[in-house]
Amino acid sequence: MNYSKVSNGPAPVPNNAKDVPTACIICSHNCGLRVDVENNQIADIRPDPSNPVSDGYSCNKAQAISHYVSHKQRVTQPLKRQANGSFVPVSWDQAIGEIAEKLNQIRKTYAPRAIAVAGMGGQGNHSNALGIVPFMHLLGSPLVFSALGQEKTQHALVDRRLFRAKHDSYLPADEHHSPYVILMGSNPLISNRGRNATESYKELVQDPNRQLVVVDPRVTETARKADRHIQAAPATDVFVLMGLVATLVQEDLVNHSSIADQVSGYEAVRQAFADINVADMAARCEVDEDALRATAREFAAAPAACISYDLGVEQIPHSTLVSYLIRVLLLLTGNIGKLGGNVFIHQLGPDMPHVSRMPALLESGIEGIPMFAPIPQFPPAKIPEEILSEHPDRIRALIVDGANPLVSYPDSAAFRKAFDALDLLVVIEPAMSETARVADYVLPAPVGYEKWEFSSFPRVDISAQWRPPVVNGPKEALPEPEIYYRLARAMGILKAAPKNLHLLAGQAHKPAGAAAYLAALSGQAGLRGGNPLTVFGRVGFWLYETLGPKLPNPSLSALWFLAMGMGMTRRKEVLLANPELKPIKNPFALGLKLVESLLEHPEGFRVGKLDVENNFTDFCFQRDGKAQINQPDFLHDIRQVAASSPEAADQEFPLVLNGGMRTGWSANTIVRDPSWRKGKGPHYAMLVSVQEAEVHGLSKGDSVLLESRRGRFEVPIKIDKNTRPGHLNIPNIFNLAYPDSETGELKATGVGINELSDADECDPYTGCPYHKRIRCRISKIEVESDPENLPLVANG
Ligand SMILES: Nc1nc2c(c(=O)[nH]1)N[C@H]1C(S)=C(S)[C@@H](COP(=O)(O)OP(=O)(O)OC[C@H]3O[C@@H](n4cnc5c(=O)[nH]c(N)nc54)[C@H](O)[C@@H]3O)O[C@H]1N2
Ligand SMILES: Nc1nc2c(c(=O)[nH]1)N[C@H]1C(S)=C(S)[C@@H](COP(=O)(O)OP(=O)(O)OC[C@H]3O[C@@H](n4cnc5c(=O)[nH]c(N)nc54)[C@H](O)[C@@H]3O)O[C@H]1N2
Ligand code: SF4
Ligand SMILES: [Mo]
Repeated sequence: MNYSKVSNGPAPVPNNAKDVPTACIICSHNCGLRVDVENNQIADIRPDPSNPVSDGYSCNKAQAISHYVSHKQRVTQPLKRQANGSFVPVSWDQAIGEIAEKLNQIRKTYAPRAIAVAGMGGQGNHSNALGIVPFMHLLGSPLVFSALGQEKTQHALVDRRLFRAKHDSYLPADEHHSPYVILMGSNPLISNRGRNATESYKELVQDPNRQLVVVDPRVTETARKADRHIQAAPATDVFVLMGLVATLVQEDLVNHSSIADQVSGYEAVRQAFADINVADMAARCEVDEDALRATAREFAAAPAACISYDLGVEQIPHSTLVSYLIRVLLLLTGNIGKLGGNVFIHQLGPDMPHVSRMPALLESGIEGIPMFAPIPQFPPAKIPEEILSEHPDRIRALIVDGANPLVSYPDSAAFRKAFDALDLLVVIEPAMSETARVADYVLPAPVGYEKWEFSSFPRVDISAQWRPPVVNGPKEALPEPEIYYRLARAMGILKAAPKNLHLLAGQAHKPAGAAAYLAALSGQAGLRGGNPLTVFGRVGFWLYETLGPKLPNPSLSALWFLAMGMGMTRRKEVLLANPELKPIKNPFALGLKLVESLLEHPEGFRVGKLDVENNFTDFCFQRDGKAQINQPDFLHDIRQVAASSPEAADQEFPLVLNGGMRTGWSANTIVRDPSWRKGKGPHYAMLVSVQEAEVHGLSKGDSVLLESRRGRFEVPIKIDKNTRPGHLNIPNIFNLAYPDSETGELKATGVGINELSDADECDPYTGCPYHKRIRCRISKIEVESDPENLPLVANG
């Protein structure tokens, strides 16, 4: 059978080209790049000064992108697993037909929510969301498990509660304009978090009028440059923050006028913190009380102050309370929504409604949190128990797209067991990943340089880069939105678009035509029935089907919708960045102008700029316009945490592992070919403190057996004077199996960190895992082993 389709993949690009604009997809900074292409290969890579965000900035890892494109493990055809475990190539029609039939059977026998998606993440390729969101809405399943649910959804949860924030907003620090920066749990000089991090932090530390306070258990590259380093014990940040808030409250350093303007519920917070003993908090995090008090006083006195935060305070116990306390500290000092404080930002797109629907998981009851994408997002840590649940609606089919769960999600043993209990595992991948190797079907996707792509991380300057392909991918690889469109049609959850929409789409490049097209699209999608989410899903795919073929690529249809929406509903922000567009009064014309500019500027275009003066009022949607900081359950937990006795050391597993430190040679699981790493390895050696080395009799070049309650493996060590006693740091260089250059046999070159992490060790509000607090022990290995070929000894 032939299934309905819209496109057979991107139009071919020249095999040889010079100075083509694109972006780096290795981290969320997405630096603009220029590349030369020779014989369909990315041959030369340079930073692009014309990119409006990165402005000519890049780091060493940009050079790795060619290894992400060309390597020995590309998936080039749809593959189906045989009973004996091997794969055979099948046609797209066969794959789509069989998968659709199986999904329908599961949906009809059990429930739509028995079908889930894992992924929708990645650092720079977000076009799969343009297929996943309408597909899941039409299907009626809320279950999307994303990378955000293992690091950042607590912020969206807290902002929803405090500010009634919408799903597309985010509250980062404005380090660039700030005289006083507290940096918690991040090492931007290596991870490049923030904007042009190495340059902006250099400016910050060189300016005698600005101060940097770093909270980090390790003396990191960034901590070394700080005015003050609060070297708290790992995973004790909740006490650091409680000590800071208690100091503000008890010494009455709070900003009463901004509290009157912006905060409701202060009295409850004041009472909760009135009795918290700052000396106790300092003792709990093993820092000097004076350092905590001085930081609180300076923070309150600074003309503006901000808090920048990342994984170090996101993947530890109490990460939701940490997120709440950061906001309390900022609100009590009047530092939200102002230059040099923390400012709300959002992505390119229309002014969105507040998403109130929050479905929950069957077992844990954890709610999905909409963040950036208009769909609830769930924590990957909870996938195993949702598959292994006894409930009839448990997950039975999983589509993995843009993730490598067997490697990057917590508790690999739990995932192996859960995957065995699935009826269907479909992996959409450019590479034969660890997860793809155990799938029932592997569907080939182009890499981010072989298709139209975009990234959507929000910033103060709302910029976007719609990137055309720069090289040609495998002939059979299909962009993700096309795969989901075909599946939805084959399953019968989507009917063909009405004919008149095709006709109207032909006029959508003119303001009146766009207005008529959008009116007909939403009207007709509504007439076909279903709840508002089904209608939304139908709009998404009908846009793809009818407008898509009129654009350089159908994947751009949803982006067209976002840019139109931006022009139509966020005029103030568009004009702040582009005052020359003021004469365009027609909202449809303004939207179309943004579309045109984005297509004309593949190096990136600044679509809007936030009105920082009115940032707080623009982003706080509480009825009284004030942040509601009286959150009884958070305050209850805080009282309990304060009153609890210090955690007794775990006698069996006394050390704390930071299971995933960013290094100059780590890139999540994006680059599989280890040869991109230069210099003397092993690059994945674990850092142990001088004291630990002494206790265990370790010296340079030794390896240890590293064990947690979940698993164990051998790992080479480096003795590191910057690591705290009792703490271990392991790079996020995962053990990706790649063919050996001589024998061709698969060989793993990193460390299986998630053999050690525990799916049950996660935040009770969000399910975010404790990757920075994995309890471990080490023992010296007496027999010398080959550090490039370490056996993995996994439990479970
Ligand atoms: N080079 C490189 N850059 C990357 C990536 C990469 O793979 N390689 N990945 C990208 C991704 S996906 C992300 S999410 C970001 C992450 O970026 P970061 O969060 O900046 O990076 P990490 O090294 O994971 O952790 C940050 C810091 O947390 C500290 N830390 C550990 N435990 C604790 C603790 O209990 N409390 C506190 N306060 N600090 C603690 C560590 O010592 C480390 O300095 O990096 C992005 N950038
Ligand atoms: N122990 C531990 N675990 C961690 C972390 C840690 O520090 N410690 N870090 C966590 C963090 S912060 C993150 S963000 C995650 C990242 O981990 P994941 O969410 O798994 O994401 P990635 O590593 O970016 O990529 C996953 C897969 O996407 C595929 N891919 C690349 N491009 C495309 C594309 O265009 N389309 C499709 N369909 N697939 C593509 C790649 O081949 C790869 O197999 O790991 C998390 N896991
Ligand atoms: S890895 Fe480096 S070059 Fe690539 S986006 Fe991040 S900072 Fe930019
Ligand atoms: Mo991440």
